Amino acid sequence: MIGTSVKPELSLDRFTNVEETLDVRIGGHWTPSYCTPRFNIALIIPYKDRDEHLHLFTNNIIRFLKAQHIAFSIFVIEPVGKIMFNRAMLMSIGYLEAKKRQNYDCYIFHDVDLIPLILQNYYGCYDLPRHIAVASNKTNFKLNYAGYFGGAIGMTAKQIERINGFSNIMFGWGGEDDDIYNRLRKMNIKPRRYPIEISAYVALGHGDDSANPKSMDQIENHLQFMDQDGLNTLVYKVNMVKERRLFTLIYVNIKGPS
Ligand code: BGN
Repeated sequence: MIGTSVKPELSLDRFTNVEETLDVRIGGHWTPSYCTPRFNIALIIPYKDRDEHLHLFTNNIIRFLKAQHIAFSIFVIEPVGKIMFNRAMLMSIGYLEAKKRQNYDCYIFHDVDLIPLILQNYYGCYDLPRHIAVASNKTNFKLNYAGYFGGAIGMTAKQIERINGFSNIMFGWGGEDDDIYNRLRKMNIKPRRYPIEISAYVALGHGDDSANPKSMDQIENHLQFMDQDGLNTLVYKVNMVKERRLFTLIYVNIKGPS
């Protein structure tokens, strides 16, 4: 009978080909069966209230990573309750939770509303951290500014630990990516970028988030305290883990302004 076996999650697949994700293991894990992948990556998505984007994103990125023959696990990190978004903190949590499960070659932190356009934009890590999502339609396919490090970045565990992960104090939109860039520069690490022809994205539109009013101060003043704000001061609790068809959803309790 038509329709009776369709799962609700699948019925949303308007833009994507469901068959291409059928061999993804529950929880969002995939390894090519026909070769040894060069990289096994953890794709970490700091997330809140973007259902439609998440659906589009996972379906697209899975097709993309499979075409690159990269083994992957997808983790979505969502805070519980009414709390201001803290992208950097959720990224750190994603890193720790992913690493608990496996030692990945590469941790890629990715906005849920960015879809890569060019297959040559290889989702691996190298000897230097990488700014992966360099430009999008939102900026007319130009780099925002020289120190821009937002959207999607890729780092090894060693590179993340070197800068004590990411800040825990930056609640609200903006600045946390600049802080990561500054942390790296402080350690004399200069991230790499692929040329824009390769690292171009489509940004799915969304309403404005409330900006972080303190970001300027936080960026300017707290760099010297990098070793006192990051992985070594991160406090959170895993509230619930849901193994969804295309990703592992980790709900976390964190404290912060609502
Ligand atoms: C910058 C933001 C970045 C953001 C880009 C996107 C700040 C810090 C202000 C001192 N930086 O302005 O976080 O990724 O815009 O265009 O808000």
